[in-house]
Amino acid sequence: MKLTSKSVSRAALAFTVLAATTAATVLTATSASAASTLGASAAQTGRYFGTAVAASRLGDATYVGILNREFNMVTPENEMKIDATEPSQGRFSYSNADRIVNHARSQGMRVRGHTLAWHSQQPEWMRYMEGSSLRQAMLNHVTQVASYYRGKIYAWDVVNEAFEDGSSGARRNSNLQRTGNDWIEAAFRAARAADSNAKLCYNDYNIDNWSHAKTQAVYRMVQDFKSRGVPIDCVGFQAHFNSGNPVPSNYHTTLQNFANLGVDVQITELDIEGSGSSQAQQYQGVTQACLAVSRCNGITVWGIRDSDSWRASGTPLLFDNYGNKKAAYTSVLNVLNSGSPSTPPDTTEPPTTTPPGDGCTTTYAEGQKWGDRFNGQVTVSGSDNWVVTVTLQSPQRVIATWNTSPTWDSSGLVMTARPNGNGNVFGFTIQHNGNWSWPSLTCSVG
Ligand code: 9MR
Repeated sequence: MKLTSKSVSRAALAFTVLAATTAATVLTATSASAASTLGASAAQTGRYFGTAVAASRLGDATYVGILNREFNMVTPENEMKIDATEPSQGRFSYSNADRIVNHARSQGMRVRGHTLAWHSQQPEWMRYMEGSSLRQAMLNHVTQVASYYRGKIYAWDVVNEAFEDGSSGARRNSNLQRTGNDWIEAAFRAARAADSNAKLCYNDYNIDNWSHAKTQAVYRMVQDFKSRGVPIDCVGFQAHFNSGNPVPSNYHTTLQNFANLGVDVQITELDIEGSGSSQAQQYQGVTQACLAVSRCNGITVWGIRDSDSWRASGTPLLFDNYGNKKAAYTSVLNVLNSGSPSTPPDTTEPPTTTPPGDGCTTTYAEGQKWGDRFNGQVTVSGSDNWVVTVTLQSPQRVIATWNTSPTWDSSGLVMTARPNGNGNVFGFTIQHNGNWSWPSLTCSVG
């Protein structure tokens, strides 16, 4: 079946999640030629390039100019933390986080949520809480915030910094830890129940060096979670480096070993103190390490200009105080451009029609394809009251839908679609995460 122009324009009109600008940006990035921005060059390899954003800087034209030009993923630097989103118990406040999310979405950028459960930046009311009332309050916080942002978050840092530094390999002693060792998995389960479509990450610092006890301890936790079916999808490596804590030579090994557990890995808060070629070389090493691991989805730097950094005196970022590109910027861009492009398969498969199901039939047609995602469109015939089950293959994720308002199973892989008043053609965007397989479909009459 060919797509009719009517169905295409209807789908385009009702395309609710990705702004048209994203498609344009990423489309140009799928050619194998060198791209001129961090986001476009990362997209050529099927990855994103992000930055932390402060709501207070969204009025700064230089800042916003660089943000919109270079990046395609955004992490609110402080605005989604517990003290910001639940300043008094049970009263939620999203205005600053929403400013960032809305800006990102208007530019076709995606959002990493940071962070749902953390020992630090707790509001006053939570700081002195202990025991079961704290456990309940933490779970309620996870549920409320993840539900509020459901459908808008690419990945959540569900739990942040829960392990001790140094050689103990122990959990960090905190009020959350004292509620019981299972607090982390409880937070992940609550997050999955609230937003089955976001990737759920554990995020930490000083877990970059494979031989460090803290790295090993986090690795064992993730291994244990995977073996017991705790819903964890990714590990975030903050990657705050300086001369006392340089980029380890075994970084690639660390990222690959975690990925081998069956989780994605992401570099979430990268900054490297220093200047000139030595800084540039270290940035190059981190970028190469990510590109060498197919499940390394992307890199986020912790701010735009040096002056925006939480440690500005260390000049740790890719742009100087005036917004000029530094040597480190060029080295990152060059590495991204040398990465093997993740080009979509260049064949277009013919649409397939499922055998008549329980009173209806679906025809699946492949839509547009980009380096990191593809569109699919389903035409239903035989009934106007259909229920179509769309089953993805792991580690795929649906990141946008149109002409249906789906529900999800807890794995995030099975989507149940029903008509939402826009006829019998609906569609979705699948972020493939390396798996280009088409979803399987079944149809029944609701
Ligand atoms: O960059 C953030 C800074 O503005 C805050 O004052 C600080 C407060 O804890 O948090 C900084 O971000 C941290 C992030 O949330 C978690 N990893 C370490 C980051 C740098 O301290």
